[in-house]
Amino acid sequence: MRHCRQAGGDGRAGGSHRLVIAGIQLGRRAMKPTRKQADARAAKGRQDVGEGQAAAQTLTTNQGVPVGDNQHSLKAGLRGPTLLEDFILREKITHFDHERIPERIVHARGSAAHGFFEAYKPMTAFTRAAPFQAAGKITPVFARFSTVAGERGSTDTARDVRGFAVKFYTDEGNWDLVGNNIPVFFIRDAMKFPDLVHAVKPEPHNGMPQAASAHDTFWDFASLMPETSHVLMWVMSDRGIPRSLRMMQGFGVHTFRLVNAQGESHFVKFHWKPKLGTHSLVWDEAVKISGVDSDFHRRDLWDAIEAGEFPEWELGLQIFTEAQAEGFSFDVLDATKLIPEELVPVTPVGRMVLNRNPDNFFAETEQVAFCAAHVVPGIDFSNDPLLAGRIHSYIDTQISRLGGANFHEIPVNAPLAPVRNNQRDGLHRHTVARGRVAYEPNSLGGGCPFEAGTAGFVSFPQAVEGDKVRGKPEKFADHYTQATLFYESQTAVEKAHIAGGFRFELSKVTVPAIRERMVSSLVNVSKELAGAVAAGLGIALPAAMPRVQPQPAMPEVTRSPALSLMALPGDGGIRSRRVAILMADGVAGESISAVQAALQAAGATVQLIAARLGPVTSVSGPALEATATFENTSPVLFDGLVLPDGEAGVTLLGQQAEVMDFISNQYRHGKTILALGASAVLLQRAGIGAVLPKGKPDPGVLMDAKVKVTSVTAAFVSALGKHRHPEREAAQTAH
Ligand code: HDD
Repeated sequence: MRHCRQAGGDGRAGGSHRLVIAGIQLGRRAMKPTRKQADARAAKGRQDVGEGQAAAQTLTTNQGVPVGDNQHSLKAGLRGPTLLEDFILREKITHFDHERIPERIVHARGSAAHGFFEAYKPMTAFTRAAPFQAAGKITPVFARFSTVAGERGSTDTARDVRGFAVKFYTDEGNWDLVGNNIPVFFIRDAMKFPDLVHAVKPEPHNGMPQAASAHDTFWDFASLMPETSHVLMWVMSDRGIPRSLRMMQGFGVHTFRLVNAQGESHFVKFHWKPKLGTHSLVWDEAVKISGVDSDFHRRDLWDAIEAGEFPEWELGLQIFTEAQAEGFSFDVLDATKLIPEELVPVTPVGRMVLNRNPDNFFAETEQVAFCAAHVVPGIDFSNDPLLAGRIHSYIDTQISRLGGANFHEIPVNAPLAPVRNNQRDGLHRHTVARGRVAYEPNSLGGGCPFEAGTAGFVSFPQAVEGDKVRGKPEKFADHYTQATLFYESQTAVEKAHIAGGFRFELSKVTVPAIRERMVSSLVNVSKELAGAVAAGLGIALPAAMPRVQPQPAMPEVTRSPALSLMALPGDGGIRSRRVAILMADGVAGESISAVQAALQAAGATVQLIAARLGPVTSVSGPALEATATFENTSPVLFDGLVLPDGEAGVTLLGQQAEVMDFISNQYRHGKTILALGASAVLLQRAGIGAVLPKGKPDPGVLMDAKVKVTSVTAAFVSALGKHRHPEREAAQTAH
């Protein structure tokens, strides 16, 4: 028997349930196992394949039969026909033929990680939900981030809403908070969801475009549904193209209920705020990244976690009473409306840290089944009509996507809390239910399992009245007030980007009437915005689209600084930021190494880039090794750029078109650039100065002609921590 070499496995079964919390490894094994869990584990022990298994391993069929030859099919003679009796070949091919499952109808493209939620303080006054019962309480989580429209292999940096779904494995069962990175939705009633999705997906006759809303059917729908106005502001803003999944907010979107042990209820909205701050790409960059690394966000999340740069978000709650809600100018059951933080502040209640990449993409990221219906005691629904449809849709979709009603037994979906009920059988059942009792009430099973009574999930007994109708409440008919609130709360550069987003998308629309209708709707949001979009489309500003509700209620807030991306700048650090240092034979290695060491000490990732891989001759200091080439990487993959000292090297760099392209892209995208010594000439050649057109210094262009490398590097680190320099763009727009 041959022995397999191990690649660092830890001998576990059911790897998806290994929980690493702040360096401490918890595990299901450490907890008292139920019989069901013991069964599941025994089964896993037999079925898991991969690193860390017992040392002796031979290749087998799925029936456990050792395979003698995995290279050749069984033939009648070396040059003869292949035999039908080759069950080993047929089993292998048959399994392969069935390796794909249907992708998610929306949110097909996603990336995920394991981690934990830690409560800051007990929230028992408001909720009996297990994760919020004590300060320091740890609840394991699995979070998946996604784009909405694109298919499973589509690009990460498409302009789109991002899904932000978190599965909390609580002591009282799984709670799925299935949200987005945008706090409002396109529609208010689940009845319209299939229409919305059909409109945004590739057009059915030709299957184009992939992962893009910039086409006729989407804007036809959007322009005929003015309730989309608010979310469109968000999606056309830079929120639709995040720099990283680690640098975006998350929102539960709907109004939910918190219910405490006394059965008292409050309304709540959920907010995730990233510790790294909210940062985005710019459109030109996003488009180019799609070409050079369509896995940009997936890779960024994976690499950060592998490097120990665990992404972290703070969970905050907007808690309010029904009486308060009744006084608001908008309806809290309308998912196209948010509650300004200035009206109801966000109370921080805990933090989520993602600290472990999945062991297997398919088993975990692909098979994870989030369901808006999954709530636990202490969390309940509101009457939001969009939420009601979701409560149905998710379980329904998992049944076809994951092949049956037993998807809850897939390890990533299985709760940590014990599961005991009389549900039986079905496709792909793993649990071996013992005994003859599968009904309730029973005496043969000692009456087990018992109902939990008020200790279990009890729906909040909200009084219901009214006629059975199809319709909407009056306040739902205001489509524009909050779209205007969002637009007016942005900085000048953010506003210009929103106009750019609309301009780009609508310029791809081929039917002029759709463009015009959309711009006429924008007039109701902001004349300034509609004017900028109309000018870009080469059309006259149309009259405003008639409003369903000509005189909406006066809003409580007309500017909300919290809605600007600039509101959450992060801590100004550069941990996990990517910096490119360009090189050619004849550069000054000493200063490059000094800058590289300082950046790495501050937590950045540095790539040394040259025309080819391998050693680069240096005129001073240590030998340098290029880790990437101008051909295999791209300026858009970096947050900052360092140009080297050393005249000979700089001369060579200046002769390469890719280098000048690198510099101008970095500048155009608002990135931080450091030119060491002689390389200032490269900036001059690219037409880049250290001052903005109006005479103010450009905070993102640093040169060290006379300054010490250490101090200019410190200035570079601090400028890089600002992510981007919108002042440069503002100055460019002004000219
Ligand atoms: Fe949905 C997936 C978020 C409205 C029906 N949705 C899905 C995912 C996220 C959201 C993050 C991916 C989960 C994952 O990573 O696997 N969806 C939302 C938000 C909504 C919303 C924040 C509005 C507030 N969704 C919504 C409606 C319906 C659906 C109104 C249907 C009535 N959503 C689905 C679905 C999906 C889904 C078809 C596709 C794949 C899946 O569920 O597992 O059931």
